[in-house]
Amino acid sequence: MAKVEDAARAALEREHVDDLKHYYSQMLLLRRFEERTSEMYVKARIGGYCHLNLGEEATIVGLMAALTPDDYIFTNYREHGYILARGVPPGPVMAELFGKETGVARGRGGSMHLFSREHHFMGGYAIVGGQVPLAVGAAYALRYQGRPGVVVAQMGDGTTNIGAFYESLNLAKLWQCPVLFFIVNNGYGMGTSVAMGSSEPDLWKKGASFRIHGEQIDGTDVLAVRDAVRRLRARAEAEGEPAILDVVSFRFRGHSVIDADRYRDPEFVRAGRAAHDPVRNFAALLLEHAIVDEAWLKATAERIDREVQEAIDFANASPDPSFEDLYANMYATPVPNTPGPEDALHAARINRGES
Ligand SMILES: Cc1ncc(C[n+]2csc(CCOP(=O)(O)OP(=O)(O)O)c2C)c(N)n1
Repeated sequence: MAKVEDAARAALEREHVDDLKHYYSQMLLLRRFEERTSEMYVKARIGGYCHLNLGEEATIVGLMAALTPDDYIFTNYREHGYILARGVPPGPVMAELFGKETGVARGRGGSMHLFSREHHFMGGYAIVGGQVPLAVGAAYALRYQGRPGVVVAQMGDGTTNIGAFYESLNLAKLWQCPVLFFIVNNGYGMGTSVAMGSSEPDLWKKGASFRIHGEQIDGTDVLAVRDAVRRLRARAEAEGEPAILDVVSFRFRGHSVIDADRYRDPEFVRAGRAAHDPVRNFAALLLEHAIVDEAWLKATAERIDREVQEAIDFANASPDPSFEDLYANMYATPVPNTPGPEDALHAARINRGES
């Protein structure tokens, strides 16, 4: 694995200042969005499960910086940051977390099912590994139709122990699908470490018996992630060569907002946060190379805090989905014996205490 600082320093010489500032701003947006999301969850503004991207900001921003508008992405349930970095504004994302009609999935999906067809953001899947075969299918469709672009199958380290992952690797290589298996290796699948859950802890090697190329990269280095994805996506698009990218980062908190993280030694977590904070480390690098100054960092933080607050205000002020609409969009065609608008109206009457 390349050393973060050496790689970043060498790369900085060739970078555009505006790009660097943009990456930093995006990473800070993800950080502040997730911190406020955690706060909103504790205040019960957000229901259901809620998984945060804290510590994974460079992984996400680096990936998205390398993709083109033609590309598609399928993710797991830990996806707030991905849809933001793909360019969907924070307001409709926060509104979706709040379950509001103005959300990206009209409040029906919630935290684990964010979606934007316009941005080629295909969700948000709660079943571990569920997104992986779908991503390969989409990549096959791109190839079959002769369209440009690649598909990213984002997943966690634990997902590489699921059967569907291996079936997907096999078909991806066999059918020359332009797909990138993007493993966010934050060291844990819930409370199970990589070493405890995987007989092959070097996750990038898991494509070997399918003849799929794999690499490991430092996921706390935004430029290293971007460059690796650019290289592998170009190859996938031009040659139909799938690849595995094992992107190592540090999970700042428990598995989800309600996980007390008791299985990790507090000292390990403290030291990991101190050493592997991608946002703070990138700020230090930009300061050190006089690319930004303290005043710019302060103004950026204030702008982003305002932006996230506006997203919260928008979500708060947005309407709930209506009862009448409760069963809309469940099936594409009529299905016998499923609930319909009449049942929704009945539920609404009960809710109002009318019968
Ligand atoms: C098929 C299936 N099995 C179990 C679960 C419960 N579950 C939810 S998240 C998770 C851990 C997945 O870990 P990883 O793939 O490393 O992703 P991360 O949460 O770290 O992003 C498990 C076992 C599930 N949602 N689906």
